[in-house]
Amino acid sequence: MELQELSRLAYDLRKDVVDMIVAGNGGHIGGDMSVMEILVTLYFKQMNISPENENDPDRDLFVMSKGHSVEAYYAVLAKKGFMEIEEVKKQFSQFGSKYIGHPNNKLPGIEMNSGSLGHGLPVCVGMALASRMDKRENRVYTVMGDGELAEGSVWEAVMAGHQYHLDNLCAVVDRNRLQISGNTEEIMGHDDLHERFRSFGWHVIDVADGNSIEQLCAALDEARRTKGCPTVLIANTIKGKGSAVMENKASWHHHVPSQEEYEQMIKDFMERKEALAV
Ligand SMILES: Cc1ncc(C[n+]2csc(CCOP(=O)(O)OP(=O)(O)O)c2C)c(N)n1
Ligand SMILES: [Mg+2]
Repeated sequence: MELQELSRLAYDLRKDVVDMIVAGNGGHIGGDMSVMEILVTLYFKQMNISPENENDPDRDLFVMSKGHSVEAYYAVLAKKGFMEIEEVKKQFSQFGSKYIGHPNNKLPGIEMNSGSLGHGLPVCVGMALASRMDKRENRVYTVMGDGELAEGSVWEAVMAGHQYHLDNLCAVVDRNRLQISGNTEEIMGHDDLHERFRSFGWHVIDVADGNSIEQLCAALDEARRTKGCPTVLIANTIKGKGSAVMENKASWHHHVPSQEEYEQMIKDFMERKEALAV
């Protein structure tokens, strides 16, 4: 699909997310919206992963480290053919359902259980090292939240990624500047996040608009070309992206829209989608 078509798709998938959250009566809506274009770009433009090769040892590997954004992950996996969107919408977060509120690897397409923050990158370091030892050409990707970077385990993994020169590893930070209870810089500030990663020996790429599929694609291409060290993308996104009802509002980290808010959001998504028309 062309970039513009994918940008439009991101708004359709936002509607799927909101439908899931309303039906399941709960969900991490803000981070779903900020991460949407990151997931769409990875799954539709970058990673060699599909239902056809899900057991191929040479497939690319992906870990959704910010596992609370599972609704966006389900929407993208469904579009990719790993699951049925109507089934997910009906069953999300229902008692006894397999579509639970965080990723679990019993579902097709999901490599690792996540939700407890700070574990995706450490596991990806191991995966990337194993791939290299097996002389595989595949790449390993993870997406972390910026609040998640307060976990010490992330920085141990950052050190190890540098130590082993893992240029087959790429991390994307969903830099929406909010975490569960407010502004990341007030809760556990990153100072100069780019410099912080750089000082650990990583190649750092700033994605000025982390909700731009075009910019994300260019950055991921650069990551692929970078040799000798791992790469991190700092993707400057908007939490709640897609509707003024929830944009940049910490209270929408985990929230169910009212009927009125729902209708407004869907209208906003469709307007923004139309604005991207060819
Ligand atoms: C180890 C751990 N501590 C606390 C939580 C609870 N929690 C869920 S989401 C979240 C905030 C995460 O913020 P961020 O990483 O910035 O995610 P985003 O803004 O993308 O939603 C927290 C603290 C958790 N899931 N895991
Ligand atoms: Mg955040």
